[in-house]
Amino acid sequence: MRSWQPTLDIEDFRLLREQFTDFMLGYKFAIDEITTKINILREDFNAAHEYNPIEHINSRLKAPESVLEKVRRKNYAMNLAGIRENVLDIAGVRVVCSFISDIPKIRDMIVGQEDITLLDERDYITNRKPNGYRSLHLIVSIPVFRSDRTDRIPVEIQIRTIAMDFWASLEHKIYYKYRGEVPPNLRSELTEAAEAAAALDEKMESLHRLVDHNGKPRETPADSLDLTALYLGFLGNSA
Ligand code: 0O2
Repeated sequence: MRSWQPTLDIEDFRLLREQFTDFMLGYKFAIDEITTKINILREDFNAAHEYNPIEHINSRLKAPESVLEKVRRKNYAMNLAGIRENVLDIAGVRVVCSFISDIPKIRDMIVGQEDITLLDERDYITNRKPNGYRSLHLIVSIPVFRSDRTDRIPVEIQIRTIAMDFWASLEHKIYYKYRGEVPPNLRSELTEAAEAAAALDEKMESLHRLVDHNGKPRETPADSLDLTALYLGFLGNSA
């Protein structure tokens, strides 16, 4: 018996691909928006506290074939509604910070924004995975204003320290190299490395606490703030 194959002519296939590309574009825009928000937080936090909690930001848009492969693997409906509802990690943003105490600060600054809705949160730091994986995962949604409509798009945000990120990147490479069948000796070495990374995070945190980075809180300037002296100062400098 022949396996079932959808029959599409080239023109139908091209249209389908165009529509899927347009659907994926919304997720790319959501990444752009979240990345801009986090960059603003980074710059503003630095201006307010003379300290930067964010080391770097990465993002990735899941490849179309990986999205469809996940839909098939998880048995979701193979249509746009099925993807929208179930595949919440098409847009991914990773925020890497120096210290564990930065993680809840960054989380609160993101989740506290009016246009962001928190859909789900997984704290793999308090409850690390059995293999040693640690990270805070948020699924948020954000409105994306297209030329003809507004869509609310989910974005997965992973927040972790440099040590957590270092471990996760290596573990990911090893996992893929062995296609998920990591030999037991390597698995236990990875668990040991995860312990070492967690100990390093704690040590760095306690050293960090010895240095006060927060200074005095920034005052929000009043609208009535008289700028005359500043103006005269500028005049004086340019004279
Ligand atoms: P990539 O290449 O980073 O996108 P699901 O996504 O539905 O299959 P679940 O349980 O909903 O799984 O998601 P989970 O486990 O909360 O988070 C999935 C993502 O977190 C992964 O995405 C990884 O980025 C990261 N992650 C989770 N567990 C591990 C782990 O044990 N090791 C490493 N290195 N990363 C992990 P992807 O899609 O697998 O990969």
